[in-house]
Amino acid sequence: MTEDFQFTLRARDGGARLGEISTPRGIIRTPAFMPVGTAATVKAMYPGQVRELGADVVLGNVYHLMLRPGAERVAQLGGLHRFMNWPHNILTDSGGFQVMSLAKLRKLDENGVTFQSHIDGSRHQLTPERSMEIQRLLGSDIQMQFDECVKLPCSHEEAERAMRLSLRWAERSRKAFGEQPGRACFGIVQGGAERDLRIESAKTLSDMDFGGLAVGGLAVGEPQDVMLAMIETVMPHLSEHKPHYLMGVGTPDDLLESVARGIDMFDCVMPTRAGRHGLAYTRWGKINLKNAKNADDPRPLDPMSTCPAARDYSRAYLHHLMRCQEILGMMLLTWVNLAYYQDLMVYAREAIAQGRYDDYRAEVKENWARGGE
Ligand code: PRF
Repeated sequence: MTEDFQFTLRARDGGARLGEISTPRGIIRTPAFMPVGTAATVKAMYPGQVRELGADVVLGNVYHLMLRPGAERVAQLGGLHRFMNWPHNILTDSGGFQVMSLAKLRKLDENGVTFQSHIDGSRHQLTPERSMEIQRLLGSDIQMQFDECVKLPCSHEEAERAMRLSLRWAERSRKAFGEQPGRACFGIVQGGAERDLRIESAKTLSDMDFGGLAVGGLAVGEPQDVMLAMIETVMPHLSEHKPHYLMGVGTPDDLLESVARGIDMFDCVMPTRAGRHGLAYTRWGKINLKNAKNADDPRPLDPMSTCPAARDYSRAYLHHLMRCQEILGMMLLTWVNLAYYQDLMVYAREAIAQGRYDDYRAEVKENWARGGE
């Protein structure tokens, strides 16, 4: 542990990287998957359980926390770490992306976004300066620049407008972040599915004083091969001495393919949200526990899993809990899925250290393809 924010590359295997981000709160082992804790909770999980699964960092959201309970209130109560009883690292997203997907009556201009809350219709404004102020009030260890993400497909013109606006907001965000020892501000590459725009965005942000670089604007409607092509396009232009974070991604397959191309960090609601909807991720692929075929199945999800929820409860019982909408069903399946995602990263890190990442990726995919549950 250090007083500074630091990123150390430990090993490379092809494009894949093994590293460590060090902050006063602890070490983040990369490649890392960050469970999403939107409303100051990783839904249906105790913080201690999240930690036990091996998560070194969770994600919080400016948008949700500014609406409820309010950033000033969290600051008064000692900051987000204490508020949610998670003493380890927290990364916060800057809010623009959530405004665009959740808020009502949005209006975007050079200064920022005004919008109405999806909860009670109250009016709010977010600017790069206010987003960074909120992230500072929350006490976030990794603070994201304020950006604009456009949905795909979109025109070159529209992608260019949003990318240039995001670059201007990157300058303002970095300035508003100022100097916060032990914490970092990350820039976010935009540019839609346009190679020239992606390269320009990546180069410009790499030359600015950011602690890390994120790739945004992906997994927003485009096929996986387009997403991977964009990652390949930007990677040569991202400083290799900084962590690379792919925002809001993705499926287990997306993670394996992106790690192979040099991504170090991920966040996604998929494991937690899928768990609450009765879907389990296992080494054989996805299993829908709501499906009637599980009703008489005495087998656990995976007797070899590291997760007690996957070993100690029958599929029939999980099916029953989900059918009755019992809270425990959501808790157990969220636990199973987060364990699966964390283990995917644990084994990826081991494989990179041993120079066998390609074999590891192939093995995991073979198991999915074979299926067989
Ligand atoms: N920008 C921000 N947050 C995000 C995204 C983005 O482009 C995405 C896109 N996948 C998810 N979350 N700030």
